[in-house]
Amino acid sequence: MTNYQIKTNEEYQQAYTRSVADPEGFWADIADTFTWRKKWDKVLEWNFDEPDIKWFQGAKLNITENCLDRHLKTRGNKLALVWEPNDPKERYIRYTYRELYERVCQFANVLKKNGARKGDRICIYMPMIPELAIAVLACARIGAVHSVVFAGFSASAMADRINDAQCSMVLTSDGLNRGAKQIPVKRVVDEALEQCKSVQKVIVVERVGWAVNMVEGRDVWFHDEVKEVSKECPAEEMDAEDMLFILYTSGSTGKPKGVVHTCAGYMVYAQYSFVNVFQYQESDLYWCTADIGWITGHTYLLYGPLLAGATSLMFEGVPTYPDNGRFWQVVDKFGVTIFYTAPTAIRALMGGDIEDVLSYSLDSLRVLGSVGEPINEEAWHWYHTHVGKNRSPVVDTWWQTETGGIMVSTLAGVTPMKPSHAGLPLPGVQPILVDGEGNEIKENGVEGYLCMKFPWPGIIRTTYGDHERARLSYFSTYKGLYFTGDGAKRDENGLYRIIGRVDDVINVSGHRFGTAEIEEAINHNEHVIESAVVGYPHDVKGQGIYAFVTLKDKPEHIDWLRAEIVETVVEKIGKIARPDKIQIVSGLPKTRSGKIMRRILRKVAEGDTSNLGDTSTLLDPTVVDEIKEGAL
Ligand code: 6R9
Repeated sequence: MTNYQIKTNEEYQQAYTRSVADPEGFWADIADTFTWRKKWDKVLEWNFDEPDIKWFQGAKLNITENCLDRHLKTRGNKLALVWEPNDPKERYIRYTYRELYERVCQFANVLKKNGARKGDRICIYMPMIPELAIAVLACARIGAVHSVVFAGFSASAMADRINDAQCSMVLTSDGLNRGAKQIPVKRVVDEALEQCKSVQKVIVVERVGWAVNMVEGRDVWFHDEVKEVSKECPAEEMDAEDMLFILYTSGSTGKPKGVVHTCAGYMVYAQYSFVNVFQYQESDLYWCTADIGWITGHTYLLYGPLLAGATSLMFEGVPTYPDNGRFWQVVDKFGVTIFYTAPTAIRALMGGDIEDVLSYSLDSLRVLGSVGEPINEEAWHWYHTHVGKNRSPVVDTWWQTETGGIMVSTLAGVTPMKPSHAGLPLPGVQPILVDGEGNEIKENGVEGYLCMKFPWPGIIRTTYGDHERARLSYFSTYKGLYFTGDGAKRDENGLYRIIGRVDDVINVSGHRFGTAEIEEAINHNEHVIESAVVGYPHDVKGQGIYAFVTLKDKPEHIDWLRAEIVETVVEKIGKIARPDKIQIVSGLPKTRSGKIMRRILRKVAEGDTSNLGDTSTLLDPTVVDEIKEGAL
């Protein structure tokens, strides 16, 4: 099955060369190894101007037949999913491929019993419990489009996402455990649904055993429903380009956008990238620490590993509970061989006692991965030395919600690895750097805006309900190119180092937020006139959120007001978007045409006010001095 796994640098060169010279032949050979109800008529048709991108047109399939059914003969008794609870004293749960297949079929039957049909959008707002993984696959089984909303988002953020996709159903749980905290998830759903007309059914999974409010005719318990359904559920036949899922992510404008991925291309790219980047082997025990609420959880906790027939570990908790050794205790307990996490987690653990790492056996580890934001050299070396014992390669994987899978990364132990560098593009990926005018920068050793000049199977197809938005966001900045929003540098050997976002997106602990989105939330506070949000370097989070705010009235208690503004953001978006610093100012630095000069605010937030550059075009240059003096 994995005959396309690249094992040497020469094989990488060959695969890469072929993928550029003959992309259709290249991807057709890989796609041939999957299970199709009907094969494609045409491998690729594309046009970046519209954009209109179709992979494997005419093919019929169901991704869950590739994740589950096709493994039953050879891997029926192999573990598919291992679930480690938040509390280390609670027993873990494991499912073989046969058991997972049955659970998914049962859940799919529960969905059908409650009226779900092919093409319906279903919102999943669930903590990291096995039913979350099962629910996602159950949607795919019946051809419903899943829209997973991270269970840390607020009721208001969930409602926006439900309304945008017009979801007919919500799958959730009574509550959740996260470290020492418990959160009443169902109550958040109830609050969100006050604003959502489209939702007819809510299916609730029991996790914490709390009494919850059940709305007659709308809400049902999963454990009641599942009693009456069969363990077999034939998979719905899907077209290659039918929607598989929507996942909301932030861009530089206010409203999050629903990134749409389709069935066939996403599937092929998920497995291909998983097998090659991590150099997956049949006996591996693979652990991706991401939440399924983010793209990393979709592609590399769930779909990629299951497509490959791997054993995937899912963790309910956090790296610091009950102590800083939790990740390593879990690695030791299960003999994890491939470990994939985020720089923010590494930086959080780096600050702790090294004994937290050294007291566990990490001998089983073979490959380490990083994702979500640039990994600084200090964190890279700590990870490589203390976790990898200078033996396991670290793959720094660069990609995005919109790319579906990993785009630029070292293939573990196969292609060149360099600290803080993602490395070379995967076969099939054609990155280019352009200058501000969109001219290609051909030489190495330079920086530019990172774009793609050719489609890969996992590329975003549209933004849900608003195709023009997809065109404007990704395909209009530079003609004929997909623009990533990131700046990058290519070294002398062609290895890429990602510098970070060049648009108004900030990356907090690997989570993306548009500055406009946070500003909009802050402006909801009744005392606020306007606000400007910028990112600044933060030791653990990568970037922190710094807000400059102007007020309608002079408050008596500044700290109290700050707390209130933070509350407003928590209510509108969620705790993860909480501003770290709020500076009250009498005015924002604006140009004569009314544009906020963020460049100046960024400098102030970074603590570098020595050279603010040209401020002569400002309407009122005196506000700058005030802002400088009041910097936090
Ligand atoms: C997978 C994921 C995408 C943005 C992306 C970039 C940043 C992700 C990175 C990285 C440097 C890496 N990013 N991986 N930056 N090195 N290895 O994180 O998707 O949540 O959509 O974020 O994250 O800025 O544009 P998503």
